[in-house]
Amino acid sequence: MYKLYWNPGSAAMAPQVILLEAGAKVEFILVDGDKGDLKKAEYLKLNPHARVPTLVYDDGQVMYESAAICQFLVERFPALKLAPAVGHADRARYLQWMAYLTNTVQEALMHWWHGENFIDGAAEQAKLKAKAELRLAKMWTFLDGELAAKGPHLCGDTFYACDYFLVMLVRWSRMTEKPGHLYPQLNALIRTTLASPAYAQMLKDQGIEQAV
Ligand SMILES: N[C@@H](CCC(=O)N[C@@H](CS)C(=O)NCC(=O)O)C(=O)O
Repeated sequence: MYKLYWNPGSAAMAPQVILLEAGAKVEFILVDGDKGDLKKAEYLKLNPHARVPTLVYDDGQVMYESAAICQFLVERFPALKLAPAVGHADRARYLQWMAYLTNTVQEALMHWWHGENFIDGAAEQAKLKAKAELRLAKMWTFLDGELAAKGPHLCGDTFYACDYFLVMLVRWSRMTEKPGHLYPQLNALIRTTLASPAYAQMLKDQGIEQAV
C-alpha cells in the first residue's frame, strides 16, 4: 500500500501517473498549500521541506523528491518498462535525462515561479524571472533538437519515465513567453503522453483541465 501526498499541477504529477499506470494500491492525499497543510506539524514530520510530493510505502517508510520517487516506483514496477534496466543501452541517457530535468529545467522553472525563494526584492525577482525565461527558451530549443535528432522520445524509440517528467515540466512553462508546448517535437511528445490512459486519469484526478 502506498500513499502519495500531492497537490494539483505539482511535482506529484509524474509519480502519480506511474502509480496509476502500475495499478498500485494507493491512497492519494491532497495537501492544500492554501490551507497551510504543507506547514502542519503532521506533514512536516513526513517532509521537513514542506513540499509535495511525498511517498509513504511499506508500512510507513517515507521518501520525497519527485525524480527519486519516479525512479523508485519504476524499479518497484519493472513490468511497466518505464526505465531501462542496469546494463541496458538506454540506461546512461535515461539517467542523464532524469538528472538534467530535475537539476536544471525544474530549477529554472522554480526561478520563474518562485523567485522569492531565491532572492529578496521585487526588482531582483523580476530580473531572475527574465533570466529564467531566457534559460528556459534555450532548454526547450535544446530538448526539441534532441527529440528531432534522436526521438521521438528522450531515449529514442522507447517511452520512459523521463518522458513523463519532461511533459510535466513543459506544462509548468505554459505561462512563460515561450512555453515548451510550442516547440514541435515537444508538442508531439505531449500528444503521445496525453494518449496514455494513466496520464489522462492523473489529470482527471488532479482536476486539471488544461493538460498543457
Ligand atoms: N525538488 C522537489 C521540489 C518539490 C516542490 O517544489 N514542490 C512544490 C510544488 S511543485 C511545492 O510543494 N511547493 C510548495 C511551496 O513552495 O510552498 C521535488 O522535485 O520533489
